[in-house]
Amino acid sequence: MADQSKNFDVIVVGAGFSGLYMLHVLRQAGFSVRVIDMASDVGGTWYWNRYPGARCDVESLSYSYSFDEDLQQEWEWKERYAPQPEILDYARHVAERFDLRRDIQFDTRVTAAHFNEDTSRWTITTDDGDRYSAHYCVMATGCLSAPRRPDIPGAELFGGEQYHTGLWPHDEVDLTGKRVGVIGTGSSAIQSIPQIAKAACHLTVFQRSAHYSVPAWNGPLEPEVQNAYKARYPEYRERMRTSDAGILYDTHDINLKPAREVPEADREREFEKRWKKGAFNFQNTFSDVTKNQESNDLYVDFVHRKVREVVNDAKLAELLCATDFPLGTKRLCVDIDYFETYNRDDVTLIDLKATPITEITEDGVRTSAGHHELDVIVFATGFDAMTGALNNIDIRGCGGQALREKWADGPRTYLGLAVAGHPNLFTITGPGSPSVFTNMIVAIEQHVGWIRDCLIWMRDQGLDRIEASTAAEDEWVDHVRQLGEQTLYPKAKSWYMGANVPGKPVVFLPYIGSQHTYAQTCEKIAAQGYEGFDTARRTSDVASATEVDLGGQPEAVAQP
Ligand code: NA7
Repeated sequence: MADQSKNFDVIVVGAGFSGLYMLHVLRQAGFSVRVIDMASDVGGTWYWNRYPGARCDVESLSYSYSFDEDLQQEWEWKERYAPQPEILDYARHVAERFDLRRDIQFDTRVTAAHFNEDTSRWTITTDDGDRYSAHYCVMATGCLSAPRRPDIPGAELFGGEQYHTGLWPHDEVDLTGKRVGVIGTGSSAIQSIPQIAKAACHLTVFQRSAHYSVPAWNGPLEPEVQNAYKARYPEYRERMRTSDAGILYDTHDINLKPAREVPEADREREFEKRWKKGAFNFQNTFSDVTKNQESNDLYVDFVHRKVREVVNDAKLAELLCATDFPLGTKRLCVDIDYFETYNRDDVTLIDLKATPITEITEDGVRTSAGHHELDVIVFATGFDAMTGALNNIDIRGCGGQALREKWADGPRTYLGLAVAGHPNLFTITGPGSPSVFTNMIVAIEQHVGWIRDCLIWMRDQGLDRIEASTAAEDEWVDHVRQLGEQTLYPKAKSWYMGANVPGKPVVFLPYIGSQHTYAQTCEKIAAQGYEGFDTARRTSDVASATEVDLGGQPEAVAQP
């Protein structure tokens, strides 16, 4: 007998911003949906990344859903850049407001998803051994959701506390009076270091590469500013959707000139103006920051001067000046008092390029120059980005083909939305889509809308199966690669390139063309009857197999 409680039109993996919205729109469209998430609540990235100082680097009035006018008018943001607890409260509010939790299964990890060619359905297996059947499987697994810790000898010997910023405990972590070591100086470290320094009795930062960072100039969001913005939400949201990165910049601020062609005095004035606006405004001072090395060097020179102005110790300032990669080719960090923190007497910077970590001991970290006694180690060492969460699930398409094997030399997708040989599977903000180069919520809303429309179209056409063609996928993969190669991004050992994970293929992962161009491409493809996709009409045999008997033993589950 088919187990009715485990048969769905759609299984969505992940209850972050993409999974929540996917559930909402599919339910509205009359599909039966189950969302599965290993967390105990909604929020995705904002559920896990709760380290001190965690906050969004996109302004809160923009980093929010646009799909519901009452929601966007009624929710009150408190700060210019929302801290993690506020964003998590927002996700919870959305879940309650649209009654989403009743269709979400928490505390459950999806371990496998296998496609059955006879029934055109996916069998989804979870870590408690349950199996579900769904016509469509949507991976809403996030881009930065597989935290990684480097393999440092002796880590298991450490007698103190160890945390990863991306898996921060839900109970309060009390760092008061403790000697804390932070490994890493990317965005998570740069946000957490000033906060950890305030609590700890001593902070040691282990830096492999210095990163570029621009002040957030965060502050309370004044009611008049918020109200004025909300009054123009329809116009602003449209401008975000039709922009390059899903972010709203003042139109008069968009400078289309290449930095190297602007006279020095004008250039300096423009840099200073955007620096004072903070965050990504600075990266967009000129048009060619990630396209031309000479222009990039001018940005770098400006940022180095800012670091030297803030950091009192001249030698320390030089160590904090990023030099290993062009500005912007690793995500630009946005900080609150990061460089200022190094003026404290109780903060020490260790330059791992000069003195690498050799081991973790029972009571600290040893480098080639000596031992640092610690009570707490914080790994701010990043993620297996964009492909990690997908490859952690044993996804198998036609002929039992494992996605991990198909992607052994780098991910292959059509539009970052679909994978040849894996029918009826969709990836929200998957590799090959703009995702991390945009305001994620803009990218998510666009993908979710596209998938919903596609499933409705399939239902209306009486179609049963949709699959990216290999030719369309090959062409898209080439296109994504070529766009990446025209930039400075390949010069950095970044997570954009997969270069931060030893052994991971070094391939440009996101789509660097603009979000607007990308969305137009997706729309055109849909309007042309899903060009580049192969579809199959439901046969009577398949129609009778819309439900699958899920009894019996679960299949063997491959461990990630
Ligand atoms: P990132 O940006 O990947 O930063 C990770 C940091 O950890 C970075 O400074 C790395 O140095 C460092 N790292 C990684 N492995 C090691 C080892 N083995 N030894 C020393 N240092 C190491 O991750 P985040 O969590 O900060 O940010 C990820 C994204 O989340 C961010 O871009 C925002 O979009 C939000 P490296 O630079 O490789 O020399």
